[in-house]
Amino acid sequence: MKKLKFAVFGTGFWSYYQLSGWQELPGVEPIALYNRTQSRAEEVARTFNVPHVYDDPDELLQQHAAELDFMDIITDVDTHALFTEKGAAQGLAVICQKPMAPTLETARRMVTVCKNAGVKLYIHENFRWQAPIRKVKEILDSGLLGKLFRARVTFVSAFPVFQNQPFLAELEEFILTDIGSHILDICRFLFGEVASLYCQTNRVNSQIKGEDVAHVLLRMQNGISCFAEMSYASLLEKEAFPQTLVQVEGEHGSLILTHDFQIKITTRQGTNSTAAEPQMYSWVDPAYAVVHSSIVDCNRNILEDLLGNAPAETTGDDNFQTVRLVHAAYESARTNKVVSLF
Ligand code: 89Y
Repeated sequence: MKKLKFAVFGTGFWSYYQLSGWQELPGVEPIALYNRTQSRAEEVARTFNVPHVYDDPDELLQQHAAELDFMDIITDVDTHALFTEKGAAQGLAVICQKPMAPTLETARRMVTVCKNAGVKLYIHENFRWQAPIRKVKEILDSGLLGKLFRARVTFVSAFPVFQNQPFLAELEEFILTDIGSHILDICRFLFGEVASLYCQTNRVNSQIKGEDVAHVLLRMQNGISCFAEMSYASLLEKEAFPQTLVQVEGEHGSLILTHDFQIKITTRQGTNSTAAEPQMYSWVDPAYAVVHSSIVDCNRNILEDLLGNAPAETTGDDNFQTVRLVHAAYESARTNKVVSLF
């Protein structure tokens, strides 16, 4: 079988897990790495047996664009558009980490540039691929809970994220872009598109630039009221990082996804429990297990689309709707007003 060849742009903290995720799948092969600091790229190249390393993105593309099938952008958000445009100009499909772009306008431009160039754009939005979130979706889709009316999606933690990802402390807009991108995407995945939202934010940790607490109340187009709550400032009895907890109520019952990957379903017949644990690949960091393991499923879904076998969920077009929510939340927090998404 011919393998799809790809180049990675950015070999920081996340690239180890992204490349490990690709290694779980047959049919793909990284052939070149770019990183600002070449020595770091060389280290990653040795770990993953990647033959070519560059500290100049244009040189990488000059040497390899003709043999590449796609690029995987794992840099900080500020350079996502730059590398997307370079890839699109070479006719390469682009995979890009979340958040897609620092501003809504830049995200729109990325989508347009790729469309105009006739190349595919995917955003590596992996939270919706977590095993417990897929299971919750399956239960909701089964109709067991009847018509849904209320939901709560929670990511509340005191995990020291800034140790592994120090640039997060420098972001003027932090939790809504970093975790809100995931949480609001989960809300869309589980409950459909949003009609309007209201948001409040707060900064508790004085060592960082952006907000580390955000509460977003969403009115979904189907009438569900969904409360998305996020915090990186909450010292709790049970540290849930990096799990997203979910509670959903419908006319026939409710479900709750708890810290230990248990989903408890309550109907008039009583309460049943089902487990949805992540697959523990050898390379996952146990502190990030459910997130790292979902990288494989997200990559697989994108690969199937690249091969023309099945549509990807997290395309640029789809993720643009999540980016809209993130920026609508900031607008709402700034103006203290409900923002309509129509
Ligand atoms: O950057 C974030 C992500 O995408 O998942 C968890 C994280 O690493 C820290 O918030």
